[in-house]
Amino acid sequence: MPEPQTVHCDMQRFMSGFTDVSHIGSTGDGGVNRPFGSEADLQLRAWLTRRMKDAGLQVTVDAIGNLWGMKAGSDPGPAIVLGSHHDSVPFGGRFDGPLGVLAALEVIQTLQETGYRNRRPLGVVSFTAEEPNPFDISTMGSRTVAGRLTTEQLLAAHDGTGRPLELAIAQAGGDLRRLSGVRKTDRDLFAFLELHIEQGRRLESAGMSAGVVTGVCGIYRELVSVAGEANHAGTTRLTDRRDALLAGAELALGVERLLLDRLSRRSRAANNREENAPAAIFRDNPEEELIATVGRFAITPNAPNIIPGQCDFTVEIRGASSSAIHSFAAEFGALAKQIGAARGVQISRKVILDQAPEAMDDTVTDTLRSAAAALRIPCRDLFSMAGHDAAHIASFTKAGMLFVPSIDGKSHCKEEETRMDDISHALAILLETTRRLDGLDIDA
Ligand code: HGY
Ligand code: MN
Ligand code: MN
Repeated sequence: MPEPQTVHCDMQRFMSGFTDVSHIGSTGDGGVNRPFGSEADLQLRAWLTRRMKDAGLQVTVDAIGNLWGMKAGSDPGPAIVLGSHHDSVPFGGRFDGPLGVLAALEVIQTLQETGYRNRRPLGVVSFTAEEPNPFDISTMGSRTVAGRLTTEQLLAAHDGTGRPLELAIAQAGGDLRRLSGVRKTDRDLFAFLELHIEQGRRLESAGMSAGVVTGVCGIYRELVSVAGEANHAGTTRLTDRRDALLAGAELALGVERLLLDRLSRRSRAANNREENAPAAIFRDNPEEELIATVGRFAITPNAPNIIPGQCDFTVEIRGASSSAIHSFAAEFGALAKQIGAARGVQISRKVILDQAPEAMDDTVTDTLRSAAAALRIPCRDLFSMAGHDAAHIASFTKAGMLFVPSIDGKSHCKEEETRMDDISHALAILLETTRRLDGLDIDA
């Protein structure tokens, strides 16, 4: 393996950019609120465009609104692209997404300034709408690049106020009627690298600055609608009620019960040595194999003196295997039937996402590990139970991810934080990995 070059990214420049970006959509309490389609999303797009241009990159916005900044290489072939997303969850943190975009910019700018002559084209990307958003389509930009979303699906999407997705994409500089040019293959992208916060506690507990991601979990989401009967809160006897909220609440608690049952079955089986040892990547914590959440919950009409007639909520299931996810969804379905019958309510379910787990590419993960080792930065392998754009890019080309520790494991909240020292180490690994991938001759 080549010796790493002693090239350091400009951490002052990085931090000043990060501070600027954190102000866009700031909630004033340490967090940001920058969902896709918001004014802050548009402001940050403008900021990134300026920054990419200042770095000498050729900037384009594709038809789904992904922002690309490219630098030609001495060879015209497929590019190495680094990046992530710049939108946030509602009232989220400053690091989830922008860290990877700003790191990409810093690495490419540093390589340029130190006179590095890239063989392959190099680029930065900020993907559109990675997080769940009012249009109920997450990882929208990377899924479209991977050919996993159709024009029909996208044109049919509206938010809760009836605003068409097409309009929000047009405001971001895209055009849903011209999506054919968005799709990329391994002839366009040689490799994709994403730096991201871990969003858990494993790196912090291990005292490590960096983690190499082995794979990204599958994610399944469904919308559940419970139709009961609205009625007077004072005069309707308990036996006459068809309370949609109580059925929904019972189902939400049922999700937790199913998970706890699963964990206790699993630990009994492990104690009895009836089960094979779990795969190495999941050994830290059995919950990393499967987890489920009711994260959105609404009742109608939502008034103190009316028995709720309608309850709508989401169930999200994540796991390391699609079969485990689907079998949990089936258990939930059986519970919904049982509770629906017992409470006299109609329960309907609609799947809005069913995404398989995705492994990261061996060449990229090996290169990340060897770059870290050459720089003497301790790192470990991790499986991700958070979803990422890299999972979709991995479906058609070499993709890899590097994680940095999240203080106290906090994410999707204003307390989200990562030490600048860890980021500085990660930038060094990313830069060295980019250099090594650029030098690789293989097309395998
Ligand atoms: O939902 C996720 O795991 C990611 O943060 N978008
Ligand atoms: Mn996120
Ligand atoms: Mn993210």
